[in-house]
Amino acid sequence: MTLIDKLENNIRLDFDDGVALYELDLVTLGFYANRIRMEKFGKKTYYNVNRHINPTNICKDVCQFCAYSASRKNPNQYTMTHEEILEVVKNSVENGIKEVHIVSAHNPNTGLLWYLEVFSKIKTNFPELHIKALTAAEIHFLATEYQKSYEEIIDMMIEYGVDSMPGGGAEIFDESVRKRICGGKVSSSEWLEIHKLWHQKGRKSNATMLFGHIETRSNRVDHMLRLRDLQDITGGFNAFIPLVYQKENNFLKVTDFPTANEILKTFAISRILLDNIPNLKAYWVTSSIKLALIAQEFGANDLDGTIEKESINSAAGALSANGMKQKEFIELINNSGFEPVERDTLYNEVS
Ligand code: V47
Repeated sequence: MTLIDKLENNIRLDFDDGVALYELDLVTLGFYANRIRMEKFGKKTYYNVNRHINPTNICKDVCQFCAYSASRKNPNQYTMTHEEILEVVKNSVENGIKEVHIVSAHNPNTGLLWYLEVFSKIKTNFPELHIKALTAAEIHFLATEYQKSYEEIIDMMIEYGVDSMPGGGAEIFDESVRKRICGGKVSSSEWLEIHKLWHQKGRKSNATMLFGHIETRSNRVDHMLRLRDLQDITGGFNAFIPLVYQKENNFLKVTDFPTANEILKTFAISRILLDNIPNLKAYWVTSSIKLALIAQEFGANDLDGTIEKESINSAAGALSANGMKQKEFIELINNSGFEPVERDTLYNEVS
């Protein structure tokens, strides 16, 4: 059976098929990815009204691609107090956010409870607000630093009020690439194990993939298929988020950057290969809003959120520091021929 026959008949693709997809032209890939998108979501494109907070940039790890953590390239260290975090949340709730996304660097100076108690304080003051917080990389850091098991940290997250987990820290699962770009951080199998444990508690999470640096196309396909395998077991991933590498102010020397064609192919292939993860998020922060709007025709059904303040990718060159206004989101999605639909973190539609 040819690859096209498999695509025509919605047959699950394997690793070799996934790599072969990249050899198809963009229009063909777009046709099949868009067909799946239209079957699942029609013209709906989701966005959410949220706030990102990054409470500290002091980090024990040294990821080569990261321009956010305090280092030789960014000497401006900071750690927010809980009061400062609560003040930000209060203002954002007044602006109508439904979700707060809290992700930090791996700061060994704060103590474990600094990471956790802020969640119960937020929940006490804003019980309706969804808290999406702590990547698998942070959970690994906290477990290692404070001699806890992953399950103990996860149980504490639930006790203190975390609702769902973001998908950060996955980078690229291939061990040799991982060693070069973020050696020493959570390993691929640990990242997957942490999400599995989280899902086994009946909770949802997202999964990212950082691409466009030193990885190969095969590495991307391998990454997607490791996620698909876990999703077959747990069903706990809500969304897959391909993150386009931003090159400024970091230590990773990259000479070839992906073209728009390669980025759109990667979105389309994600939609085709990940037949069991419902949502494909074109995170406008790393793809640029223009390409994210085009990605709607290549399988993406979600553009992420208004964010209000973005620190991680803007430190590496993305034009996202001040987020996006809801009105602008609605206009842009409408003008590109899709139907903007506000969602909450768990993809319930907000009327
Ligand atoms: O894990 C760091 C990435 C991630 C760079 O789950 C970079 O809903 C590109 O995970 N170029 C954090 N990317 C962001 C993230 C996320 C964002 C929005 C929504 C969700 C979600 C998750 O940012 C990190 C890392 O992979 N990152 N540096 C860079 N130079």
